[in-house]
Amino acid sequence: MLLLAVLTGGAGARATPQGVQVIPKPVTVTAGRGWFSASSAVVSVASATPETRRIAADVAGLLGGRVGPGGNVMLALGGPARLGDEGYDLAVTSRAITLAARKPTGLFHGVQTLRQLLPATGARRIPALTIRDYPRFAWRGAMLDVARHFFPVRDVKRFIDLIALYKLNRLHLHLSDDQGWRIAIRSWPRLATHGGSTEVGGGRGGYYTQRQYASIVAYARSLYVEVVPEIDMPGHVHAALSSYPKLACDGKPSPLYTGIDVGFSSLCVDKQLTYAFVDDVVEELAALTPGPWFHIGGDEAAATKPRDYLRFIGRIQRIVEQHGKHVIGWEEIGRARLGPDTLVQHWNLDPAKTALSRRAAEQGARVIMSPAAKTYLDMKYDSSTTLGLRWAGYTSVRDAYVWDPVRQVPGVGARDVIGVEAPLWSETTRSLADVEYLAFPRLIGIAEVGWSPARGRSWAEYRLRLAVQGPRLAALGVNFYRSPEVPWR
Ligand code: TNX
Repeated sequence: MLLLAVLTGGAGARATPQGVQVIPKPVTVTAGRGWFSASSAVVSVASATPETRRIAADVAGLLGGRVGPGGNVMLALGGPARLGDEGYDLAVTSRAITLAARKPTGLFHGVQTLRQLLPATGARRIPALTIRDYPRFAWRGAMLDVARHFFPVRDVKRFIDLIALYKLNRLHLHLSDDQGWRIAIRSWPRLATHGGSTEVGGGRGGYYTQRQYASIVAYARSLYVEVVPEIDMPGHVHAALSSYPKLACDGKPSPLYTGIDVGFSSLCVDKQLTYAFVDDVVEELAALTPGPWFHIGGDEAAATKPRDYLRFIGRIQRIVEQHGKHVIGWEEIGRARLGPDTLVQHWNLDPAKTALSRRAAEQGARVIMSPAAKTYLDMKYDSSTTLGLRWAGYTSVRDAYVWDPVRQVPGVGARDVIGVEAPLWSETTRSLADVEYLAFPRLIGIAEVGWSPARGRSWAEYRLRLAVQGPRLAALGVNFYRSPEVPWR
């Protein structure tokens, strides 16, 4: 028995009391004695600000108690430096709960843990324990491609609700591609009204007004998720060229595109108008985005000459920086000279392209790990999956969990990796139900890869904890894939 405990997670297994099945797995869990009964909860805040009061109200709602002075559930701002901006300390006894964090973000993450400590159904009680918890990586993201198929605001907000439960803190929105332009730009209105008017398969498409985009950003922030907008350039721009033919090198009008090929469109690197266009788009979108990043894409620019690509990326970086944002690009931008504070996103299977992430890291860029064979949520689970693509192979729930971000690319190690992100490309997903089916449960495993220490993680132990999420996902109405790899409850 002892041997088994050692084999399935060492110290973690011993310290994790029966019934504590939190994902992502906390850094340390120590079992106590007894249970705290949620119905007796009175929630108080030691450091009352509008923000901490809002979190206190959430906790009261979660426990079915109320907010008030002198309570038995205490929220406080403070704690050791080790907790960082996102960590928290949680102590539960049969009489009281204390949750402490250095920042409201940490309190919020602690509340997500509390949520999972309550049973999905039945008696509302929490086991006595202490938890110290903080993330391994600062960047823990999901990406939604709203360009291939459009998803309305309510779908995006629901997706944010779900990712925040697992302590993900970035939502990358892929806002433009060959098939659609999804954000209103006032100085170039046809991008949205024409370029947003269809999608893969010829459906109606759609776009976000600036007010709607701002509401997504604000909603995400209220759940401690930062939105990262992407305008993909210089390739993946057919919808923009169709909206404004003068942006194309040949200036010729072209109909919108509803297929799923890649690598056939390019902005015209020699036209002055191209840079005026990019400047306008970046200016408007940067003004709507409080987060510090702007993703310029840069992937699969097969229709742009290599020399032109380098020139283009150089100029675009300067434009983005002039608007006060840090550049993010897919790993192909590692070919170019990169400015400080640039992030590159690793994705390719091809070792020649992967080497570009190393080149970027050598220039001082940090790397977001999105290896396609592990994190691409649009890959099929197995040969029986009807949704999804399979160019990176099948990706089982186990595949999405069993990997280490600092061992993906030779020469890109712990100093270089800022975190992980799971992209969901939407060529085959036509509804939020489709998105949920591909994202869940694999995204939950990616969330743990991004948050929890590498030591003590094992598939054998994780799949049992994941099984417990089944009733929780079902209660939320999530259309998740009941993979046969998991002994679902
Ligand atoms: C590759 S990943 C792409 C996307 C596709 C995706 C489909 C990347 C940077 N580019 O354009 O949607 O594969 O899986």
